[in-house]
Amino acid sequence: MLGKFFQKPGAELSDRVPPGQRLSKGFPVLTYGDMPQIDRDSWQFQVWGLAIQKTFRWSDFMAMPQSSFTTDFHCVTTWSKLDVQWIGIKVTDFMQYVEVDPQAIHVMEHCYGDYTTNISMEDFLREENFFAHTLFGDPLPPDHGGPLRLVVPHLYAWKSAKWINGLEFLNHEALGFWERNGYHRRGEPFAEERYSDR
Ligand SMILES: Nc1nc2c(c(=O)[nH]1)N[C@H]1C(S)=C(S)[C@@H](COP(=O)(O)O)O[C@H]1N2
Ligand SMILES: [Mo]
Repeated sequence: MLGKFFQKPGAELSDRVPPGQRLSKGFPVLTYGDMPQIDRDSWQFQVWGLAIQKTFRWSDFMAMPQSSFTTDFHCVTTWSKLDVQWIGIKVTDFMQYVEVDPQAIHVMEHCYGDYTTNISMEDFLREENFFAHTLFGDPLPPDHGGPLRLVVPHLYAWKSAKWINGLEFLNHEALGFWERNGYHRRGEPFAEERYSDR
């Protein structure tokens, strides 16, 4: 199994593949619990907490600037997939439509299906983060988080919330689902921040 689908990276990729990771040929699906099914017409996305409360519809996201991305994806269960191609909306572009209180220093990502994951404002606002609706040229499949997911390339993939439907802005750090269950609060793969030390 390991030999067929997961490869040890060659030395030439050592700067791209974090320690302890294997390259995956396919794109595995990793979901805790059931997969929520949401159609684009009823889909909604909210911001609240230390931000002016606002609800976005699918058409609002489609009217925002659209960009293409090629990113590497690192799951804490030790598989990585390189050069994933996406289309979506940069977080920094999206944030032009949100009014955040300057006291907000953390964000809770909320999802259809009730998954949560936390991220600091600094990690969230990085230029390379985006909301994805297209994967390798096709609409993002439901099992990979369609209609819309967040992608945070510089952290382990559990921070890349599938079926994302809200952002809660906070003046303190709160823990999301995996972070409450032993995983690291930040999850930087090159530092192997896999598990919480407390
Ligand atoms: N809503 C939600 N988002 C989620 C998860 C989940 O269970 N629910 N799993 C996370 C984990 S652990 C990983 S590795 C990636 C997997 O994304 P994929 O299924 O598209 O490979 O999604 C992340 N986002
Ligand atoms: Mo994961």
